[in-house]
Amino acid sequence: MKPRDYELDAFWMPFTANRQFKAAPRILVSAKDMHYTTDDGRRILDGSAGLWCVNAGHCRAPIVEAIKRQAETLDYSPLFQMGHPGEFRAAGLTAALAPAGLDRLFFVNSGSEAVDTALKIALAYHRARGEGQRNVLIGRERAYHGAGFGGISVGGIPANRKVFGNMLGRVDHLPHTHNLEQNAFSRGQPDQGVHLADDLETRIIALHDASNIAAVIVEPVAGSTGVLVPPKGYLERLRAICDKYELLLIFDEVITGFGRTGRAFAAETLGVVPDMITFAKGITSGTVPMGGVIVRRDIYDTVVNNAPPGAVELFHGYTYSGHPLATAAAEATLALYHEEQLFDRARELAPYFEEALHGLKGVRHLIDIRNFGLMAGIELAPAPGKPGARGFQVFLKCFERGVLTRATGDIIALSPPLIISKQQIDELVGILGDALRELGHD
Ligand code: PXG
Repeated sequence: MKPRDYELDAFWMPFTANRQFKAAPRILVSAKDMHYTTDDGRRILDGSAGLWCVNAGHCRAPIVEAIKRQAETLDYSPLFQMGHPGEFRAAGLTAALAPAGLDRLFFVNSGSEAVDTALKIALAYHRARGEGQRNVLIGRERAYHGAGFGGISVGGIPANRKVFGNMLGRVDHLPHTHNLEQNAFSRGQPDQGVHLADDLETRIIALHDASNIAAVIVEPVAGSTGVLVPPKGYLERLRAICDKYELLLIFDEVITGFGRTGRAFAAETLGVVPDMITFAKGITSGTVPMGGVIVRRDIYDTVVNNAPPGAVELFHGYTYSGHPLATAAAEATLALYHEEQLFDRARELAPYFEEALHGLKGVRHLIDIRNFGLMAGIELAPAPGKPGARGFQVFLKCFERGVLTRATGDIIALSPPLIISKQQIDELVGILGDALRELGHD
């Protein structure tokens, strides 16, 4: 290994145990297709698509070329009261992948911004139609909607909230749907739990009154908290209750978008159409930060047409909303998904992935394996008094053996790039199995 020409101290690493990491760093220096290379020259099979984003695989030539070309042609264009072709083209291409009726796009730079944007659009929409009192926002336990104040407010991860005091005031949460007693080792959608959607009507609407509620936001498949697949009928029931009371339903598809579930969006895979979709990550296959919100056309029309002529209709946006490098990356990424039929590939590989993973059943400490499309959660019983320790140990063992996974507490999450081969699925699951079997007895 070449000696490092940099120090580790200055950089405060995100969502990382800084002291532990800096004592034993894991540094990636390059990547190609399904693999990373570490600073000591080891090849690492990417079992997590980076952080659930590199759906087309790493450093793909058409995307790299498009970014280079764009950087040479138009590096930046002011995005308020001005436009550039890429943002309109990227919006049209993304809209074409969305469920019918959702065809208005707002661009941002991350999933967190996408969530904040969607929540603000929901509030603006109700106000524009004369129901400005509808400002309660409903999230769900065990949800991750990013790190902004909007996202942590509707989010349901205690560690992400408890330190930060004030959040959005008028928020409530649905119960999560994770149920190991009844649903452990389900393949695809679990059978039990549709009734959990009723909580929206019987508790939340009963308490706040529907006339005060703006929107419900859920991940169709919860990613960060360990791949929680919605019970059969659950999202349909949420949709029906939202319709009955005119609540907007927002699907946060930051992870599930762009082929992860075998179709462009989980809305399509699961057959439930929300009013807005938030996305990020896979839109550029992780190459340039980008996110956005796909909005039902009449929501856009309501907000825009209710403003006086010549007025800015939505007082929201970012310096980099629709940045030329991001839109160039998006255009090239969407073209590559299409050309290589990667969403179909994910759908076709999903049964193989499922079969391989469920072959791990019976390994000590393993209490659940669940999967949907090309995402999976492998849950371990926590070591007594040491929650998260086993998960982290498995993550480290996999990395030592040449596979990148993602540990969230005692759950190992897998979400490989959609270009993975069957042989690489075998390798991924084989190494994960070895790492699991190596766990100590404590
Ligand atoms: N919504 C969802 C559903 C997400 O998964 C965000 C919003 C926020 O996106 P940004 O781009 O602001 O990070 C996310 C992000 C993990 C992990 O392994 C998950 C995310 C990010 C980093 C790590 O659990 N999801």
